[in-house]
Amino acid sequence: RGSGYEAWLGYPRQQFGGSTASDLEYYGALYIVEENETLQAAAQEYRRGMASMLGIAVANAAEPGGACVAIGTFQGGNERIQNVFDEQTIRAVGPEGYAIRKSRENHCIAVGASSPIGVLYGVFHLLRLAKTSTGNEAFDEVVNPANKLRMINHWDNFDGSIERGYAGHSFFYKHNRFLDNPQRLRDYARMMSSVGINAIAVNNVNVHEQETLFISPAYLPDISNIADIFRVYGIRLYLSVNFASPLQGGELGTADPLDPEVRSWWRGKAAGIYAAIPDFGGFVVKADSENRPGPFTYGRDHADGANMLAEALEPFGGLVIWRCFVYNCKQDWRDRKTDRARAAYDHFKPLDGRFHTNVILQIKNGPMDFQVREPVSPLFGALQQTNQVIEFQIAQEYTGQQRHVCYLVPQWKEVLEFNTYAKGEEDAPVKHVVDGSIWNNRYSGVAAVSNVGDDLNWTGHLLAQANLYGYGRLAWNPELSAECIAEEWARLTFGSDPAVLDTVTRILLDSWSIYESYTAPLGVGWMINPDHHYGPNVDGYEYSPWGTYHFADNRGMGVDRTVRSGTGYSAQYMGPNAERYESLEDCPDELLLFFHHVPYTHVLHSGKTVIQHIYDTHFEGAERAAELLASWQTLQGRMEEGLYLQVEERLLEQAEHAKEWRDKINTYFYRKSGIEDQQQRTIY
Ligand code: GCW
Repeated sequence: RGSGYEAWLGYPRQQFGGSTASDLEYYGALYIVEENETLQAAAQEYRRGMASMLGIAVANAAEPGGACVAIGTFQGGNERIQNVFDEQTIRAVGPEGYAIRKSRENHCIAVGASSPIGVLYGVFHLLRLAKTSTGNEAFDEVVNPANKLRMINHWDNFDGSIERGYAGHSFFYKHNRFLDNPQRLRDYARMMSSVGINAIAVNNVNVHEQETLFISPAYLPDISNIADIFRVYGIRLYLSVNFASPLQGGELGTADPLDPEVRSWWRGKAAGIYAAIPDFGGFVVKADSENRPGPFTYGRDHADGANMLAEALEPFGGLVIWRCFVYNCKQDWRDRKTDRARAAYDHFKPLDGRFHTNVILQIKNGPMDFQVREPVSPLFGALQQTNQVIEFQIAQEYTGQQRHVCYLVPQWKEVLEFNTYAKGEEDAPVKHVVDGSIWNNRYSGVAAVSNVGDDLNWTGHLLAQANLYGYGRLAWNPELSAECIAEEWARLTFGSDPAVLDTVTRILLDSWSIYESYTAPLGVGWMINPDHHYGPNVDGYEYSPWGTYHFADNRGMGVDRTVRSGTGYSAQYMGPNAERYESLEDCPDELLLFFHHVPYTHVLHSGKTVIQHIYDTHFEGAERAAELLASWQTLQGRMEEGLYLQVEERLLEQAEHAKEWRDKINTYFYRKSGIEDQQQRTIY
């Protein structure tokens, strides 16, 4: 306790309000008849949760009619479940869903599902309810996940490093060996399952030499051990694969996706994998992207590449998750025509309809790369005959690297709610593109880059756990509000003290806007140190080959992505979105510099000039960062000291670092523009 290791599964002691807490009589006994591993795990979660939340040792319900919590599948022979749930309810529960009902008549709270994993999800939900309840609600709900695939991508390398990892090293590997720490893996699987994650890719999408062999007999037994642990918690294991695998070790002379030998090589690999891991999820592929090999080498396109792998996995029910993060990373900065933002759409839109039914395209939420602020990728809505998942980044690569607090759920919400206009007048928000309901896709869902490592508290910054938690909750149910998720997480992590809940929730909800204000004004990105991406460096990427520019000169800044005079990117959107972004007048302030190059004196909708906006937000942002620390400090003594201290330390660092951001950005633009701050504050 106090380390953060238990995360949101620690269930701090609950204070029920008075003698009306009638649920307590049910909570003390558990009735389960099925032996299945996943159901046994559910029982274990239940006992563990109740022990810490209520301090009770849950008994096995012995008497046939006694008050209890009953858990089980509808067909599993649990008569309490059979008595509580009617046909109609049972029909409403999908393959991963569950029903919870309190039945006074049957003296129980019943958690029923059509599958064992549904029961486990239901038990986690019951624990959440118990944690947040007053002890007296009428539980009665049927809950199904909105998204089929709810995935986490690890960028862990076999040597133990994690690409863009900010919470220590991998807990899967070290020094090119598999770590023997099943307890940690089990606890990780418990955490992920508790928020509904059902797919995890365990290695980096940049697949290096050793990791290329993960699909070979040398490593499959170890991979299969991980899959065994995941399976109990309803999680399928996926591997990132190297498109050029057949070349490694000189096995074949080519990786051409249309070459029959290459195709049969992959079919052989797939068979080997499924022999070891019968429920293997499939492949995640980064191809022709940032120097990774891909079909372009052979004059083939991405549909050729993905379909070849799809064919190999198809007989086993496996999926190919093919990333759309494809762009020219060797661009000449002098070339003002090439626009990285256009790349994903330009590459993939023409391929719509050509992918096999077990291929899913994985599309980053924005057209660039997980910046603090970006528009939504125009591929959402544009691809109408292709399975797709959205990719978020829980790891805070560009959002403070888990040293700054930046609660990303509000950002994800904005993206998911964005109307693509793909159906004209009718609403077509991204959330319904990715849940598959708009185009009736066979597969659909969300994926995100993990933010965990072997740090004791998993995420480095304790408050970054809220992003991990929130991602899962949102993937399950995009209708949840950012606020409700924050509150729920805070309650599960710190307990029910209203002062704590209030302050933590407020810190989380303010944090993205604060981070944006001292780092990334008006949709401009990339003003960071190259390579490691931490800290301010306005020109760090300005003369680089990565397609990442702000074009600031003495008169103005921003990227002209209009059709009229720029790269034409704005035309990748549909209807009113295309018009809004194209128009200097209508473009929302927060994305102005993403779409337009304007003078520093350009007046925003807010009434401020661009330069004054930069000064103001940077001064305010640094102040607000300092206030985060001050409000956290009001919580001293209201929670486990270990938890308090670890957050305080990070917030101290953030407050200091925010000043560095403020001064570097303000000074840079003051020197470029020569325009004074209206308030005459100190700029260097
Ligand atoms: O955000 C960028 C990162 C790379 C990463 C790449 C990707 C795994 O800087 O480190 O590589 O995106 O998403 O493939």
